[in-house]
Amino acid sequence: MALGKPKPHMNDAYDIRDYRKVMTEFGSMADFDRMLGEIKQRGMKLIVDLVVNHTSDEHAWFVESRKGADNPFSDYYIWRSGKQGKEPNNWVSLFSGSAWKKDPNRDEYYLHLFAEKQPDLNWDNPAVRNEVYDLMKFWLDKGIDGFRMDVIPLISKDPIFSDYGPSYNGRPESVYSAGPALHDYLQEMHRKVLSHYDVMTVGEGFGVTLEKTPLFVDERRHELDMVFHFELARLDRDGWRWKPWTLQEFKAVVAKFNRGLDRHCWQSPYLSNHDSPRPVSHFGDDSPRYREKSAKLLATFLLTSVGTPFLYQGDEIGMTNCPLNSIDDLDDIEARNLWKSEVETGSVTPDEFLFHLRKTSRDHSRNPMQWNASANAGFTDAAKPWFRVNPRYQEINAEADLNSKESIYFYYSRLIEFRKKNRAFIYGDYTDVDPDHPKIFAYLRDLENDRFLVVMNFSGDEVVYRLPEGLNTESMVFTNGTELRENEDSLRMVPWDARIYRLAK
Ligand code: TEU
Repeated sequence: MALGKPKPHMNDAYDIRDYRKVMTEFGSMADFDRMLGEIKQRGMKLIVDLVVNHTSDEHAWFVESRKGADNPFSDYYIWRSGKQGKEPNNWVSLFSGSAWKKDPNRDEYYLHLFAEKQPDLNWDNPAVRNEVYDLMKFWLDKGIDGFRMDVIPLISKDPIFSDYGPSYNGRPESVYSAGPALHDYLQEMHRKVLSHYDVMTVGEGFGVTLEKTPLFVDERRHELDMVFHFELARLDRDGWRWKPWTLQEFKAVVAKFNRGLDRHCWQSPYLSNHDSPRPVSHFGDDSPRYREKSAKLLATFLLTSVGTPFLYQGDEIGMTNCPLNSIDDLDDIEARNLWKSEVETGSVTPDEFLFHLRKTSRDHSRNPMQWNASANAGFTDAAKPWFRVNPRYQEINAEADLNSKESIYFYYSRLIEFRKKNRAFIYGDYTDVDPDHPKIFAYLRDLENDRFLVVMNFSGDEVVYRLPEGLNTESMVFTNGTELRENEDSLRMVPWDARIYRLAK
């Protein structure tokens, strides 16, 4: 593979040129079909990312659309005239700068909520919606098992395009995810496409609060099965800036979602994805001393959470954030644009910028997968991979984990098996028994006659934890270490200890 990103592909494949083709760099449709067949043969399922809020500006629809206001594709995108020689409104792009770009040919502006090369589709045009439904069927008819829908709450736009109002909270996604026809379109998509297939859907809930979640996922509404909410993954963030977080805040988010969603709504817990830092660096401790133990603690949390947990590639072996020494270490367009708008304008020093990005950068989850200890971590036999390999690959790689029964990888696989056997973790009630403890996270999972207590020490300190009144932890059923007791009712929790007890009911 060539070094550097081919074009298009300026936003890691979220700029699509052709919805029915595999990009040459990644192989061919025959490769895809073979992969799908092999996945099925192993009793697995495949979910595909559906990116239909926007396309690439190199997509044939946009190439036609920008030719003029009088062709069949003119209204496939969102075009507006300027206002007194300026952009149609004050909306900003999520990747910095205005969300409008003037096209010299049409002498109009097109909307791009993300990069300039990602024009937003005009979902108010029924022809666009039908194109999307057709391409969904194209993939569903191949036998895929569902979609992760990229920024799906952003598809409907208020055609008036007024400026942000006085109540604007500085978070553009809160405005962009509130389009007037959003739920009509999702219901239409369900009626025309999804209801005809036995598949699952999970929307990227960008801008979706707890209060709005049931609108998307309440099963009686027939829209999506799940949405990813951002509150936990962005607990320690203010935009691109990092801010300190506490365990109490972390627990409060988990409790809030468990309280706020009823049995008609299904949850989708996750700790990371391709837009986040690595969980062990984010919420655990990635130092050689505690990396394994804290990664296993985070696994324990994820796999004992309500709903359908999502695990991002590399996290199953405890991959860590990558050191970040200069802007040249960053590839992500979001970060590079921020550098231009924040650092090159003098608003922020390079050191300050890098300090925050070390914690928040999306690139941490995009470094090549670490397969083994050989050159380029076994990711490619080319001289250089497309993006730098994390220097810790000799210590942290899939082969090393497969060679040790005590590895993070095998801990995950045992936990997954344990979860499948114990439905209380999937369906059971959730009760935080000690929401105020600054280091210990302890909760109950209850279903019919089963009751489990999960106790985790989210810190590098040893904690003697006195169990809340009335709890009896006779039998420990899972742990990332060994059980230590001070006396009858107190547990000696070493740093990053995680345990699951079965409780008498
Ligand atoms: O992400 C949109 C999103 O919610 C944010 O992660 C966004 O990328 C940004 O961090 C806001 O500050 C989705 C995809 O997951 C992401 O990889 C794409 O870059 C983006 O849409 C555009 O397609």
